[in-house]
Amino acid sequence: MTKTQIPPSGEGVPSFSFKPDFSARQSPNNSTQKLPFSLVIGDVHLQTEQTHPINQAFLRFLATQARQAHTLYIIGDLFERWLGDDIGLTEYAFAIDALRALTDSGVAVKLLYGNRDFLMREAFWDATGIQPLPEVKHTTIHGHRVMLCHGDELCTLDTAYQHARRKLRNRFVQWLFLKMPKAHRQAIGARLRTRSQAETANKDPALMDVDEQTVLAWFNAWPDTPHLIHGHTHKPGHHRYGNRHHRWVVGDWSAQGAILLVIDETQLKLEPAQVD
Ligand SMILES: [Mn+2]
Repeated sequence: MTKTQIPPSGEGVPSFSFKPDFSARQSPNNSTQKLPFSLVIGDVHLQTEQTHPINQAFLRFLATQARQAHTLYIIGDLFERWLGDDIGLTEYAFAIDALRALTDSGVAVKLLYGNRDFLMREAFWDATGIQPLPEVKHTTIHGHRVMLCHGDELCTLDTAYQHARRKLRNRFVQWLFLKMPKAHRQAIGARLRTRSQAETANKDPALMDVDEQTVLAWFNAWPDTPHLIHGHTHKPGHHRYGNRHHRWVVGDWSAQGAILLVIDETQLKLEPAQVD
């Protein structure tokens, strides 16, 4: 069993090319305006039933707090399932429209895949105006060097899961899946979902959290990146590693919203989403 694992090759190479430009968003009379900030959220798990309370909370967030942000980072599992753009854009039309309205308003929205939603393709990016991120994204947000990922890649003690993940993330397997008729994809999606629920119920909880050795290996691989930000475990929190390194975990969404991460030039801070 491999206990430590560094991020996928190629995509984990640090790149610090993000240059925030706040000039366009400042009013001429901004003495009372608060600092530009960005938000990180994950694990919304939007439901296909439009009136679901999670959907309602998320739509309120998009129309209010998210509108004030410089950039909204969505770090995986925005959708409960995504079986292809042809299905997803219809199933989640209400959310697609709301996300489009947000990007049209001038907020940059960037998204990386989760373990439930990794089949979004060109039609999704076109419809929403969201910008895709690699599985592990190194960037600078308001002066802070961070690495963003969904978090399932850190749960390396769960070798069965990591094995399944490698298969599901294979581009050829995905290409074949997306070629199948809609009804086949929906049937396979339902089957995988039932199986994963049964497996999760019987799993040792320790397997479903991040492996601390893997976290340390990532910090060792990128010593100049003090902040690792992820979701997936549904255990929001701030963990410190020595004087330099921080692991920030955003929470999953409910009717009340979720714990999200607010970043401005002075700090990173976990706080409840504003959904009113
Ligand atoms: Mn997840």
